[in-house]
Amino acid sequence: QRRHRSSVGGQLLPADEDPPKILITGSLGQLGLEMARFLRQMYGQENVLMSDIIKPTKSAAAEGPYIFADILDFKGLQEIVVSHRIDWLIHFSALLSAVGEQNVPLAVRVNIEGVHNVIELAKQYKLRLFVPSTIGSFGPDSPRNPTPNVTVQRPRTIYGVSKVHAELLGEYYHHRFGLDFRCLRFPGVISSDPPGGGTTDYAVFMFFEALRTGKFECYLRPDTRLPMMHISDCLRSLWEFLTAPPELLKRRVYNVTAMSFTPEELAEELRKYVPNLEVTYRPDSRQLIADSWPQVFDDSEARADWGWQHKCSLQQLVETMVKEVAPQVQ
Ligand code: AKB
Repeated sequence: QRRHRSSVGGQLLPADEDPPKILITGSLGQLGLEMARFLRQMYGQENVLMSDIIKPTKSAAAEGPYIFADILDFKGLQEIVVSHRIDWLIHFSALLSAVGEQNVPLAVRVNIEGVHNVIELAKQYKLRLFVPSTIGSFGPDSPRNPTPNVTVQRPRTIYGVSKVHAELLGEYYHHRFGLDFRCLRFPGVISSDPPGGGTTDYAVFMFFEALRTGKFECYLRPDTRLPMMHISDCLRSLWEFLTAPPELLKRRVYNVTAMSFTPEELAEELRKYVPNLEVTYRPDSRQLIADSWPQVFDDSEARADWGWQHKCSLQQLVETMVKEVAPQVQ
């Protein structure tokens, strides 16, 4: 059942080494199920434990082990790590940028208190810990084109503030206690599993609406340029970084990306499949968030240090999404 694949930056397991036991928190969000599938191919179905506080669909639960885990319950997390002999923790639980602004106290609890718990847990049990960060950890004072790995970070959303907090706390625990903390700043991630509550989500919704109705009303201006990547590149970057030999890592937090585009450019590419696509624009509060974020993300350090390379271009992304979304809306 175990299959080991070679990849740039990713490290193969020696044949005689036991596979890691991996816990994914917040695994019913946009990335969780796909990440679990990816890792289960590498390390075996039983070694990847999905968790969340919501009930999984029958089909998600049928794919492999799934348990209840509340990231705000430290003792509960300890129990899971001990009983399941967890080695690696992938911490996906978070409220994204737009929804975080709707409920700041909840975002503080989930995104900040939750991170306190998983960092302390990872330290106690010597887990390798991955926490995603985001282009949203930058703000209006950051250079936007391009945005380098190390620069001013003064985000204006609670999501961004909580992610800067996670980056700094993780780096601190790494230097102070030797915690194997790893963090990638992702751009907008495009997948046919719909995201929830982000600012870059328009790019996913455009596919569903265009293929269903031939029309789309966009909540960002047509010229709003944001960094993006297809989920296949996102998951591969995570795995390659998580398994990169520590001596390759000059830092613990890296920018990664694949491309940047505007709603207008995405619509133009999509018109190859939906020629009469009509897009109208009605910017809302998410425009303000997007206007404070990077337009072009500089991930040259990830490329130089551990060999990050994206594979999916805008053309390939649109082709793949059309293939995956079309059967869902018919
Ligand atoms: C969001 O839009 O909030 C997320 C992100 C870029 O982190 N997709």
